[in-house]
Amino acid sequence: MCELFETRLNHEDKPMTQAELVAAVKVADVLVPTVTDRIDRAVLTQAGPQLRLIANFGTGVDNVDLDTARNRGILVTNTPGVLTEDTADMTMALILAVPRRIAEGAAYMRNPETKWTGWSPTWMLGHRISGKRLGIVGMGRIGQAVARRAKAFGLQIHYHNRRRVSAALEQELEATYWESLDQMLARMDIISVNCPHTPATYHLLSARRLKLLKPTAYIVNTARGEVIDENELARLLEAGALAGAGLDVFEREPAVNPRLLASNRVVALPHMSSATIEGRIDMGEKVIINIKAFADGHAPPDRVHPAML
Ligand code: 8YV
Repeated sequence: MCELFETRLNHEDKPMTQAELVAAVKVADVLVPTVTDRIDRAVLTQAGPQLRLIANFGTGVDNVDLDTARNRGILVTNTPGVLTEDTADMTMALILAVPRRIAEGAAYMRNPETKWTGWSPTWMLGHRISGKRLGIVGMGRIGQAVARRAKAFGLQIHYHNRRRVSAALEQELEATYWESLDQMLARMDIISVNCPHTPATYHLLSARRLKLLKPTAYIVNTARGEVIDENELARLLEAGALAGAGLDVFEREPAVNPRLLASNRVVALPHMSSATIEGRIDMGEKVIINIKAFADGHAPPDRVHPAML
C-alpha cells in the first residue's frame, strides 16, 4: 500500500478509538478498517466528502454501517474467498475438539496440579463424530467448505440457508435442506454457525430457538457472536441443557461472558479462525486490488451490496 498510495498506517495494531476514526475519515480518501474498528453512523456522518471507499480488511462487514455508507455514496469492499478454507479448518477443529474433549485433555496434561496416572477404560470419554447429524446454518462459501470436511469425517450434512443450493451441490455433499430452521435445530447433533451477521441474522439462534436443540447437542460458532443469544447459550450450558459449545467469536468482543469461560463444556478461542499468515497476506492483497481498481476508475471486484447480505 505504501508503494502505491500515500498511506497512513496504524503501527501499533491496536483498535482505533472512535475519535481516531473520525479524524481519519475527515482526511482519508480510502479507509481500511478491521473487525475491531466500528465504522458507525456517528463516524460516517463526520466523514469529509473525499472519503469514497471503505476497503474492509475482512469478509464480515458488520463493523460498517452499510446503509449510511451507501446513502453517502461511499463504496464498501471486503475480502471474500481467501479465508474460507482456514475458517472451515478451524470450524472442523472445534467440531472435533468439543465432543472429543481435546482442550480438556490438553489442559489436564499441562496442569502441574494434576498428575496423569495412565490410561483407564472410562477416562476422558467423549462422543463419536462419525454418523452424527451436522446442521449448518448458512451454506455460503464457508458453510460449503465445512460440509466438505465434515462429510469426510462421516457426518451427515444438513443445512439451512435463505436459498437452497443447487441440486448438483446438494448431491455432492449429500446434504439435506431444511427450509425450517426450527425443525432442523430440533433434530441435529451438532450445529455449525456459518452465516454473516446482518440485521436479519442478529440472534437468529434466539433463546426460543436454542431451547429447541437436543440436550445432547453441540454448537460451534466461527461466524459472529451476535448470531447467537450468548446469555441464553451460557445459561443452557450451565443448566446441562446443551452438551457443549466451540466458540471462536463472541457477542461483545473482546468481552467474553465469564460463564462461558468457566464451563468445561466450552472450548473458547480468541477470534482466530482466519489467523494464518497465508490468509492475512491474501486478505491484504485483496484490499490492495480493491483500492487500486477503484483508484484507476474501475469497479472494485469485491463490492459489498447490502441487499445481498
Ligand atoms: C478477520 C473475520 O480476520 O473476515 C472476517 O469476517 O471475522 C476475521 O476472521 C477480521 O474480520 C479482520 O478484520
